Amino acid sequence: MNDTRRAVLDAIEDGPASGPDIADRLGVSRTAVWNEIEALREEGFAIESDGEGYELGEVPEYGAGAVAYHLDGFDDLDNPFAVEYHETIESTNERARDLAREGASDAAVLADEQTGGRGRLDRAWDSPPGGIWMSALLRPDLPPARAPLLTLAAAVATARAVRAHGVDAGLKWPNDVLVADEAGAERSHAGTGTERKLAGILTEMEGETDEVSWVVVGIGINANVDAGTLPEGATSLRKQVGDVDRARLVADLLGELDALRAEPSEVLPAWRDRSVTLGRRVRIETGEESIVGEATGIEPPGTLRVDTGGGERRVHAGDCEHLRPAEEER
Ligand code: BT5
Repeated sequence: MNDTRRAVLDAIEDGPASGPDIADRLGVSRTAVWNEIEALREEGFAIESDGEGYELGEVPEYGAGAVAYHLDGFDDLDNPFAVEYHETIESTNERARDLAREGASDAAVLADEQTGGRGRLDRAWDSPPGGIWMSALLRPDLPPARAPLLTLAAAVATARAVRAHGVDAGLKWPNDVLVADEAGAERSHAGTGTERKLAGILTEMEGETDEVSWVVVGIGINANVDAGTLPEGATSLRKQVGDVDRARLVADLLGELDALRAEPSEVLPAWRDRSVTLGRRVRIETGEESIVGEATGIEPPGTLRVDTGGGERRVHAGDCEHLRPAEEER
């Protein structure tokens, strides 16, 4: 949302304001004010106009305008991401990559539905209408080797955002946001219970040896969708707490992500706090080998330390499975 549109929205939020007054206050023409009012209406904002002026009614439920409106609520944030919304798209990561190639930065692509959502290693990611399928395009001042930190930052941001909507989520290395199964919650605490996947992250990037050119952080959250239609082992916010205000949640998520990218040193401590992997028996498939042991720690830029009993391994990437004692020997 451009600055003038935002200022017009602010002006009509708390009661009627006349076109000429707004124009004077913002130092723009009356036509410019009228154009912005029309653009806001097109974005779904209900704006009444009578003798006293314009007044904001209903805010659109979801979409670029709704997210920008709620992002305003974040202190000190000056609209950190330009939000683009699609009702349906193949993959928000693909679209964000296209934007990157066009030279854009600090953009967020959002869709109600993806027809070709992707997980890691070209796995499919189910993305029915009602979810939060979002990709943020960043140009961080980082060497590529440190980019994995952004996956962890996205996981922390997701956990914080869903917590604000009533769901207590844990982080599984490297890219999952999980919720303890209700029936298994107690066992889970003991490290042996069931957890279901609420959200996943797919980070892609391009860069030279010493500098990242762009990073696309794709975040998929099963929000207002029926868990039964998702792959086995998945859960949704609808299942956990009922439907949520997605626009508010996306704004929370982008706000948290923006704060964490500004303070990279906070990412690992925050991730550790919410980790459900540390302290657990794990099996990690790296593609070349299978490493089994206890996850003992995480270090920059997101490397997992695993005590195999025969020595400590540092694992940079892979698929991680939390083991129950009976499964260890499999
Ligand atoms: C991930 O991969 O978890 C990364 C998911 C990233 C999705 C976002 S949505 C916005 C952006 N645009 C995209 O196209 N992608 C990103 P991975 O760890 O590889 O997990 C993939 C596996 O999770 C699949 O093989 C399924 O088993 C399972 N899965 C698929 N859809 C799921 C869903 N909606 N919820 C939970 N699990 C799912």
